[in-house]
Amino acid sequence: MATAGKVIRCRAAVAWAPGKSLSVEEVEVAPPKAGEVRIKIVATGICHSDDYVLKGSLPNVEFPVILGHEGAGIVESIGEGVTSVKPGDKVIPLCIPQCGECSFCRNPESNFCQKYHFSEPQNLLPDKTSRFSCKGKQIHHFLWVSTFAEYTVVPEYAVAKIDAAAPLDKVCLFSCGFSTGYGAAINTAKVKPGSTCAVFGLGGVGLSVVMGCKAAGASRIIAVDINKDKFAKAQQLGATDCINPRDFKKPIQEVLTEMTGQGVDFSFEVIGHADTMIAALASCNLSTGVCVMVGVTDSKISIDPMLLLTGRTWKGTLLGGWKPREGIPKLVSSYLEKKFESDLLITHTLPFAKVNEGFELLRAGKSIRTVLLF
Ligand code: PAD
Ligand code: ZN
Ligand code: ZN
Repeated sequence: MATAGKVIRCRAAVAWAPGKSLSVEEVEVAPPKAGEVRIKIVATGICHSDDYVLKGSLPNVEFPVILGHEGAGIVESIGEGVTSVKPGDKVIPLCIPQCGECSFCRNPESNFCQKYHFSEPQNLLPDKTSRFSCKGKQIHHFLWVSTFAEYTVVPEYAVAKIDAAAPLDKVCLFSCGFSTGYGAAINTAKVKPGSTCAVFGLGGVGLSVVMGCKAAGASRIIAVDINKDKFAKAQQLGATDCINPRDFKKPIQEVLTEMTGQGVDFSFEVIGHADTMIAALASCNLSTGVCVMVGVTDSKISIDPMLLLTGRTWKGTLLGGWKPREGIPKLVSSYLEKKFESDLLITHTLPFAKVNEGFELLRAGKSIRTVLLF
């Protein structure tokens, strides 16, 4: 492409400081160095985790930063030595890389690459420099993907090539929200046919858990949210019961235990609150229940160990347990075969310039997923 090897000037939403709105600015994006890929982002979703980071809650993230981690795009140019993608390929940038070499990448049971930002900060690319600048200042990367930019540069091992037929304005959700929720049910909980599930939180991720539970053959899926406006879509996607904890005097775990006899087989916390994490754990069968934590919080949790001593399993998940470079393209293929209706998660599509409006819709509980188009 004509831009290969050159600095590209384009739009990006810069988070200059925690707690402030994003500012749509002209930024410079340097060409990819060896082992890197420059991607033209076509569409990006807004995930609750972006809002969480914007508040300054995630350690390891440095401001000013370009957030966004739910994007899809087209390779514009590649650095020296890149072999797995070429200009023109449709790709999804991966917020969890897959280096293929670390002990977790070599373990079929794990999707936690040791190059993930808990182990190696991803504020800068692996060579410890940034490809972004704005008004003469260096801007940090986020999870190496920074999809709130028209062009972004990522390491080759944080990119998945997807089917050329994939609509980027729809499969951008596979970069985080859909894959996380669907995989939490299929891969992490391993929901069994005929089982009963409870899903706490019916945002884009929670509704994807509902879809995963349904696909796994759960016979009862109880959707829990304090916003009853989320119930219609939950039912459309497979929830058999919808309950609002505020409609009950007793704790929701007691309500769920009464509804099911012994508690649910699988419960999922997809909100990111300490109290609902404990409620989700206490809602599953005290002996054989499995509770999966999906929500992100910086609060600490104190629990009665007896909740676990009786036999419950408490698990966490990142990106739904998919080994991303292999798993995400397969999910995209399943989407093209119409195996699930992830498009129903998209309630709003906005031009990129309205990124802050997208965040407002999320905070007000009015959207499931907003997709921003460049
Ligand atoms: P969202 O804000 O769209 O949805 C959250 C839902 O929770 C909303 O429908 C709320 O009404 C509901 N809710 C809030 N408080 C309560 C409560 N007390 N009881 C019941 N329901 C409540 O968020 P999202 O779907 O984008 O993300 C959900 C969480 O998952 C969030 O914590 C995010 O950071 C996390 C996440 N984790 C991963 C991962 O890999 N583990 C990936 C992506 C997102
Ligand atoms: Zn996310
Ligand atoms: Zn690895």
